[in-house]
Amino acid sequence: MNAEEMKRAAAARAAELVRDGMRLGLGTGSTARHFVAILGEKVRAGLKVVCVPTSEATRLQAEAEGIPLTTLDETPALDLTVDGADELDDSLRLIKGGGGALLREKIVAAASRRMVVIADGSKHVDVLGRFPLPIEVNPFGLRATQEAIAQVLAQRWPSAPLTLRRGGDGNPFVTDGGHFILDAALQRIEEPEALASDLVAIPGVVEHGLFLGLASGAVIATEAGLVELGE
Ligand code: ABF
Repeated sequence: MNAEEMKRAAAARAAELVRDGMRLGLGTGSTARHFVAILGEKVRAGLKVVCVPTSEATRLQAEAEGIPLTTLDETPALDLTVDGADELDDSLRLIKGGGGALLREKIVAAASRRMVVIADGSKHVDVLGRFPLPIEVNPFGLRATQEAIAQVLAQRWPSAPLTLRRGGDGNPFVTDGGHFILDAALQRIEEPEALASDLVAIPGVVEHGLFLGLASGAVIATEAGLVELGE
């Protein structure tokens, strides 16, 4: 199987968890895209669900698939969210935000009774951190916020690069919420919980890509078959 086939296999397994009448969170990214496409087929075959998308990109795809959408204002509690990840460890701790949708992804995951991660085997790691950690910040006071983050990081990572994410046009990448993203290349995050609480204490930090205690299960597609973690 190539990477795309593995992503689709993980998405198809997660789609088996969907039941009639469920309220779903729809993730973002190339793996979640497969899930939305499979869900679209099921909806057209008669499945009844309502869904909250985690990004404008997913909203557009879901609309094109004919999937009924709602919002967290109308439907504040969801049954299941299925989303991709940039990294996950054996304890279902995640790094997300490579696609820039981490804020809505985290709000939707937190509103869900169950969150299942779908990924190919390359995302499954022993220790989080090889993937640069996305940190979403308010554009106001960017430089001051960046320096405050750098000081926090320097306590454990004396020379970790912290880079403002840019789009293809060279301008800062802007999230769906109108924020910027700083990517922190940390290589190994031995204590993600401690780092997460340090980051949220910094004014100007809107959210970070460590998803801790949010995922309840994962479907990981490998060459040897599907590996399932959690419930
Ligand atoms: C989103 O998409 C993320 O938070 C993560 O950054 C990314 C994973 O994308 P892909 O499935 O394309 O690798 O869910």
